[in-house]
Amino acid sequence: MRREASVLHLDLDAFFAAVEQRDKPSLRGRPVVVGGVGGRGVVATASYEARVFGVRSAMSTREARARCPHAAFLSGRFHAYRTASRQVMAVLRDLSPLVEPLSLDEAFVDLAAADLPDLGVETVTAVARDLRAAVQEATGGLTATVGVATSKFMAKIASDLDKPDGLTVVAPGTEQDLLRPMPVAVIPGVGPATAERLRASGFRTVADLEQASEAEVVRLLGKAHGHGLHRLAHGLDDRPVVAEREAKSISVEDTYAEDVTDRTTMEGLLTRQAATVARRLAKARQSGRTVTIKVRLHDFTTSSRSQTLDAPTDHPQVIARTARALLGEVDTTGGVRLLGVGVSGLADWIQESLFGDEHDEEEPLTELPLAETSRRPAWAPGADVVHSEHGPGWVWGSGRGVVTVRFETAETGPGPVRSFAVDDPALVLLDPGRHEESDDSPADNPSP
Ligand code: TTP
Ligand code: MG
Ligand code: MG
Repeated sequence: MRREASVLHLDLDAFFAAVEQRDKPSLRGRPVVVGGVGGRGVVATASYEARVFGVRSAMSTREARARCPHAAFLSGRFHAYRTASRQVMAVLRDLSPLVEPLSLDEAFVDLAAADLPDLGVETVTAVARDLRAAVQEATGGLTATVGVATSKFMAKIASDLDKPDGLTVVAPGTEQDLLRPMPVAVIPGVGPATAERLRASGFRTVADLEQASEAEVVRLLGKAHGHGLHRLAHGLDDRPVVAEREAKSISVEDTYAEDVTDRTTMEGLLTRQAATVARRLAKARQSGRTVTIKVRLHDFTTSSRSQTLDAPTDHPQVIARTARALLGEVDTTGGVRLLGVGVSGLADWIQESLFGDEHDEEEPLTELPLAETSRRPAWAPGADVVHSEHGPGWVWGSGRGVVTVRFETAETGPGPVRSFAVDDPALVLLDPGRHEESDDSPADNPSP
């Protein structure tokens, strides 16, 4: 805990949905749900207008449709979210060299490393206000909620207090007043199972925990977890803001004696490589956000494809599934002589955990509903299109050989809707994938 409120936490509001509303003027002020639109789809996020109806992240899309049938259900445009995320992180780095991104829409900023005249409450409040405006400006209208406090723990709690589009500065010395009445679940590492165990022993609020002795909490939850939790209940948190370290990668590749031509075999090989990468990640106690495959064809042309997930993973199935989906982007009809799988954008995920090995509830792995995309329909609702005559628009819906498009962009007002035959050559689907060419090869040695 610092003497001054110099840790800032920023989180964008209804991030994916807000990007969609920005780019689709007819959806502004309306319920929007982004996620898997198929039968077993899951909600990634919902606009605040949809949350009024009880739609939440991780809810099945079926349930969301039942609760809010008039919402726009979109399958998501990862490239747009990634671009917006980069813009936001750039704004944060303008303010301070010490920025620690936690996910696409969230980061800590160390204001002590910024060039500020002082770190008094008035100054940091003004800085945070300007920062929110700068984020809005840089992203074309996305709003963020910000918390500023004397520690990461408190800053993160503070950034959740005034959502959406808000700001909370916790004055030094007032932390416990704020924390005490809150449920124990606000403490990082306290998931539903731990919360239930605590509740069963009579600990409902942070105040309840604060009054307990450390020994008591340790007896209940084990040494590492109990100790960390007891400290946090007293607002004690000295974790530094750590700038993102240089991207490293863990990868494997194999060259085959004979060209592999069978697609199922290729997928099997990638799956095996993914398992090896996952094992190495686990051993290094790391996880990464970007999965890359490398493919060398029979004629020695080499290409890489990569996808960045919303959260770091070291999960063999997630890596394998992503790798197999990426293979779908490469024309392998002539056969391949080399395949490789890598994971980069590594984070010491362990480090975020305060509780060492006894940490029993992992951060939920944000398995992007978007990643269901191998089954994603070509005319995914929400996808960008351009028509040679009507210009840019987005897929409003499709079926029975017809695709309906709304012609509008972030810069226009709400636009008109028109329908076309799915094979109309004048209508082109833009950026159909969530993946894009990667800049760097997954392999340790550069490709020719
Ligand atoms: P969050 O910051 O948790 O949520 P949010 O920005 O949509 O809404 P809030 O205003 O409450 O911050 O997550 C950021 C994005 O990550 C979210 O827009 C979509 C994605 N996401 C998933 O894909 N699956 C999930 O389960 C969650 C929680 C988020
Ligand atoms: Mg958010
Ligand atoms: Mg977030």
